[in-house]
Amino acid sequence: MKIVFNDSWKHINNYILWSRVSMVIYVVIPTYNERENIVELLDRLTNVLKNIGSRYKIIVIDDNSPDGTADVVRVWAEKNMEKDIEVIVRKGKEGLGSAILLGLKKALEDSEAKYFVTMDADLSHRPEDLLLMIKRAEEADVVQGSRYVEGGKIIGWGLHRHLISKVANALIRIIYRTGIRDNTSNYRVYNRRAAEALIKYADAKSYEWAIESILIPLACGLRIVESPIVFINRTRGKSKLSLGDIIHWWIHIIGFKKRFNEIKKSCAEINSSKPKVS
Ligand SMILES: Nc1nc2c(ncn2[C@@H]2O[C@H](COP(=O)(O)OP(=O)(O)OP(=O)(O)O)[C@@H](O)[C@H]2O)c(=O)[nH]1
Ligand SMILES: [Mg+2]
Repeated sequence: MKIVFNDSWKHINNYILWSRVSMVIYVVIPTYNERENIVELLDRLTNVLKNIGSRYKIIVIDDNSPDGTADVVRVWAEKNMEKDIEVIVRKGKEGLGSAILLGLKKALEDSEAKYFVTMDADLSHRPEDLLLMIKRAEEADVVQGSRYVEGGKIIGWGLHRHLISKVANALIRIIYRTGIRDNTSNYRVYNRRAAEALIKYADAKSYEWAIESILIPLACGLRIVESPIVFINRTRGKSKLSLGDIIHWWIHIIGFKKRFNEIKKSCAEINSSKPKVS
C-alpha cells in the first residue's frame, strides 16, 4: 500500500513539474516613451518570471517612441543575453489598446502559451505582484490585478484621480453588474479562452481597452477573480492620458452596453452549439 502511495505522489509531482515547464507565460507590454522605466521593469520582471519557474516570453509593442525605448530594450536584451523577449515596433502612436491586441494575437500563435499577462511599462504595476496572480490563474479565466481588495492599494494619486477611479468603477459595477471591485486596471492574467475572446470581440484602440478587456470575458461568462496589487503612480516619464482620452473613456463606459449585450448573445450561442461533455 505504502509503495503505491509513494508512487502516486511521484507521478503527481512529476506532472506538476512537467506542466510548469511545458507551459509558457506571455507578458505583453505596450510602450510609448518609457526609456526611463523599461530597464528597471525588465530587470524586475525577468527576476519574478524566473522565480515562477515556467518558460516565458515578453513581447514589447512600441509605437516608434521618439525617446528610443525600443533600442533601450534591444540593448538590455543583448546585455542580459535574454532571448525570450521580442520588440515589435509600429510606425507611430496607434494607441495602447491596439498595441495590446497585437501582442495577444502574436502570443496566441504559440500553442504552448498558457497565460497571457498584460501590464504597463511605467512601473505602476509591480512585477512582484505577478507571483500571486499567476497562482490564482489556476482557478479562473481572468485574474484582475486589483487595488480595491484586501492587500491592494494605490500610492501617489491625488484626490481627483481617486475620485475618477471610484466613480468609474461604481458606474461599471452598476451598468454591467460585474461584481468586480477594480474593473479598470490593465494589470491582468488571461488564459487562452479569455485571450481568444478578446481577439474575437475587442475593438478598443486606446484607453477604452481597460473597459472592454474586462467586460468581454464577463459577457462570455468566463470566471474572473481579483488578486491584490499595489499600484504606484508613475514617478518617471510622462502620462499619455489626455483630457480627450478621459472623456472618450467615460462615453465608452456607457456606450459599450449595446455591444456588451451582442457579445453576450454571441458567446451564449457559441457555447450552446458546442457538444456537451458528460
Ligand atoms: N504602444 C503604445 N503604448 C502606449 C500608448 N499609449 C500609452 N502606452 C503605454 O501604455 C501604458 C499605460 O500608459 P500611461 O501613460 O501610463 O497611462 P495610464 O497608466 O493610463 O496613465 P497614468 O496613470 O497617468 O500613468 C504605458 O506602458 C505606456 O507607455 C500608445 O499609443 N502605444
Ligand atoms: Mg500609467
